[in-house]
Amino acid sequence: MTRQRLYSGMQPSADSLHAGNYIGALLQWRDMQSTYDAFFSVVDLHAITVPQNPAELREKTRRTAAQYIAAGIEPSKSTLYVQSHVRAHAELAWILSTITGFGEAGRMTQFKDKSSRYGQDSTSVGLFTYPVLMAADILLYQSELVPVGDDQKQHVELTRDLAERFNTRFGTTFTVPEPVIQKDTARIYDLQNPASKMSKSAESEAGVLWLLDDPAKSAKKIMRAVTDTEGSVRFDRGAKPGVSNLMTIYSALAGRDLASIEDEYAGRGYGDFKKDLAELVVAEFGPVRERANALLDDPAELDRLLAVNAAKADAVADATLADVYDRIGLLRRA
Ligand code: ATP
Ligand code: LTN
Repeated sequence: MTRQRLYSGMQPSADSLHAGNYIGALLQWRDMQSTYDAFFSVVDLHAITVPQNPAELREKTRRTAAQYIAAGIEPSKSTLYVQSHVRAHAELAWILSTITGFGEAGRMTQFKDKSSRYGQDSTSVGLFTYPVLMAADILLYQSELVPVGDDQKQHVELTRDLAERFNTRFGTTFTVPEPVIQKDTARIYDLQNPASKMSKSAESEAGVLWLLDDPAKSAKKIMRAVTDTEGSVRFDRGAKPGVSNLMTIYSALAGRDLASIEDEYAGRGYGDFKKDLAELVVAEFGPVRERANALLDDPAELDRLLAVNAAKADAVADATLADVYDRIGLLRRA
């Protein structure tokens, strides 16, 4: 039986990924790669929709790819590649932009949020068409499933609309993908400000657990995480967001349910709980960090792995793009 095709990606927008990326995305991807025919990209073309320093972008792209592999995405099992290595992404994005309504793109809430944050003069047209490029990523590979966070659901809905519109106008060409929305329990919040999600672009780093941080630093961040005055390890997202967030991290890394964690720490203070969580995090992130650093010590080998996978991606993407060019009436080059 052929495996279903799955697609997802992350932007190379920081030197290190964080606990949210790891628990909310990479762990799921790792588990899914055996069941599905998975494609995972480092979406550098998406990253340049906001200004990037060229040397840093190159470095972040390698680092993001290294962390995918270090977290268990196997480049021999999954097609793990850099988006810009496959030319077809930019080409299909152009074509899809010609069937996307201006108003339709303008309704994307992420664009509205980001553009109001940056101001009109610093908002690029690329940021506006970001979701169209994302649709191209997904549709090039005839992807059936797209695991993403809740904030990306609207972009996958747009992708579905564009696929259906194209198929109706030009004949069935694209698979219409389904979003696989990350479970609420996989959402990690900032340790200092548990009302907002842990983010690469947080104002302060004090509440962000970086995958590549020095373990002692991560442990310290956990010991200093915001809790409450009740003193009991109990899950209640509304009343106890800080403790609940720490419990979510504990649960994801230890593979234990929340009730058993509550039982274990009943009658004990936050100190014990935080100490154990810090140990768990250090034990989990330590080896990931070592593997990532080893990969980064040999950039030529990492680049070779990425090139092999880009060639695999190219083959699939080129076939889709050739079909698209024919269907819309672009004259074939003799
Ligand atoms: P930024 O905050 O700079 O926009 P990010 O940290 O949110 O970046 P993305 O590149 O947007 O990271 O997301 C990559 C993947 O990680 C997505 O699948 C997203 O759902 C997941 N992810 C990001 N932050 C969290 C979080 N706090 N908890 C769980 N999953 C997360
Ligand atoms: N926009 C996504 C990253 C992304 C993506 C994709 C996810 C780009 N292309 C294709 C799934 C499928 C984000 O910011 N998390």
